[in-house]
Amino acid sequence: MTLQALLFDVDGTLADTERDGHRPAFNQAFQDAGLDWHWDVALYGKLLAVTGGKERMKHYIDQFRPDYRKPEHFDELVADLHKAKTRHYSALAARGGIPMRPGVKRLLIEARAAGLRLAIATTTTPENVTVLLEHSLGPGTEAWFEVIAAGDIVPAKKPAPDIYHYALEKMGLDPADCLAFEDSENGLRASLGAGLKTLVTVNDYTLDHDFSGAAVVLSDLGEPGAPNRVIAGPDFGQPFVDVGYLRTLHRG
Ligand code: XBP
Ligand code: MG
Repeated sequence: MTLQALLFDVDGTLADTERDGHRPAFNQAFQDAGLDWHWDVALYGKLLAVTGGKERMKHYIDQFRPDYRKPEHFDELVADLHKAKTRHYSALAARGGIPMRPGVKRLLIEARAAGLRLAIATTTTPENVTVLLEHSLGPGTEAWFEVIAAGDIVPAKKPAPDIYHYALEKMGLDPADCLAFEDSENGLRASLGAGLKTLVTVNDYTLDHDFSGAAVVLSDLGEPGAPNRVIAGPDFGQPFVDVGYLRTLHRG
């Protein structure tokens, strides 16, 4: 059991993408299509219970819009809206409008230098990941990740463990030799379901989630000049997460 690889969620973990990224992109797509659907910040928090943009739109209609009469080809409408939403999200990310969370870039650079293998396991659409990495992490950084497991590549999205199983299988790794990084309860259920020790960094939408089973819950990864906070789990007295911290956490 030696730490060999780090597997990262994207939305909420690498960057705060939901409130000011995905949410306005959905709203823009609804407006373009002449629909009276609008997701404010609070409603979007409730809708995040369902992962996947297409799944989230269907959940909204089923749970919050009993007045809406679904057209015959509702699945096609949802697929078209989702394509438009992806275009809006990509345009926003391409403007560099979605910064990485504290400590993310520093830790990734250090992990690469230490020879740790990197992967991504996310429910979001692959284009969203590519554009976010290119414009917020830096040009060419997509190549830092050996596997980018994303979106509909597996039929069952998080909280199902399938996307993590997929990434582990592609890399030929035993989950015992890896650490996962997540920000939400659905994400944590997925990583734990795949047998991965998981470090959680919370955000405004996930602060009150149930993170039982996490190896540690932190405010963020922290930076040398901007210490993080331990919310639950062991406190190694270290103000930010580095590779030494990860090795200790993984052994524990
Ligand atoms: C991410 C999601 C995604 C994004 C939207 O969850 O729930 O649905 O909100 O992505 P996680 P798409 O961080 O657990 O992977 O619209 O591209 O599906
Ligand atoms: Mg997430």
